Amino acid sequence: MPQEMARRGSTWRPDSYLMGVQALARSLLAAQAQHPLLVMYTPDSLSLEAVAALQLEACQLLPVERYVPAGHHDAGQYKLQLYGECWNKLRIWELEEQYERLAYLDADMLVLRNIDHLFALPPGFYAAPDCTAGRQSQAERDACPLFSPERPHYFNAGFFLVTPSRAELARFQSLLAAGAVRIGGYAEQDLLNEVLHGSRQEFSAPQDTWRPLPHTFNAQKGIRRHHPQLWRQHWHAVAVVHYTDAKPWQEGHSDHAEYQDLVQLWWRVFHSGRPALTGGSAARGPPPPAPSA
Ligand SMILES: [Mn+2]
Repeated sequence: MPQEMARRGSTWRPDSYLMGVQALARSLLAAQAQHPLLVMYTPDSLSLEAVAALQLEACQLLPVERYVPAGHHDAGQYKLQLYGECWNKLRIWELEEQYERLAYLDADMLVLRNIDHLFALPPGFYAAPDCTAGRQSQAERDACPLFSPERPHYFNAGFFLVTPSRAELARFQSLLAAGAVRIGGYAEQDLLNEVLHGSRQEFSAPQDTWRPLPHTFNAQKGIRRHHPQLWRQHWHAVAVVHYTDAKPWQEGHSDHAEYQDLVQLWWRVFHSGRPALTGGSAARGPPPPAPSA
């Protein structure tokens, strides 16, 4: 039943990604990131205790209003109900006065290597190919974008580099309102892929087409299951690991069995980082302390 499929897995609830953000902040500190982590959240998604906990991390907090996509969407067709929450990330495009460029990271990620150099890339929207090998249809599995590095046809929106632009957001909104964009199981990720793909001139001029980064900037853990050889080949170079599907902090989840080492890595990072007492000082602070025992 499609409806049941859509409801499979996690139901979103407040604070459910708090530990993810804490681990991400600590991983950035350990990677000596020179740019602060800005945590964008809707006030209904974090309790006051969670906000207080994040104020102890080296990050800045930015409450935003919920983003409601224009047009008619059947949220029941999202692969997971919580993908409906992901529309809120479009608020990033509103930050044009404050930021020339932002790197968006999902809260279920760890930064293993410094990625500051990405900010020096030529202008453009950058993302890494999505691994669709675990998708339901055979066609999607056969056409996994990981194997067309020159021109992958679909990116994962868990990580991207963007220049905020209110005009661009207004354009997204009007395309949604007009029903011009096909939104499938992946909410805002489908929108961004369709609009920035470059194959339809009414959506994007060639210079606005998304530019591929190596998948090592968004190493979805499922890649290891579906393409073990590729994972082995590139693991040493992985800059950002993405804990898609089961989250490491969901203790006892049956999916962890296969990813024990990656889950343990996540816990090591989570426990190793001590909250900075001043907060928000990742950019100028001293090097991170050695992990405590
Ligand atoms: Mn994610």
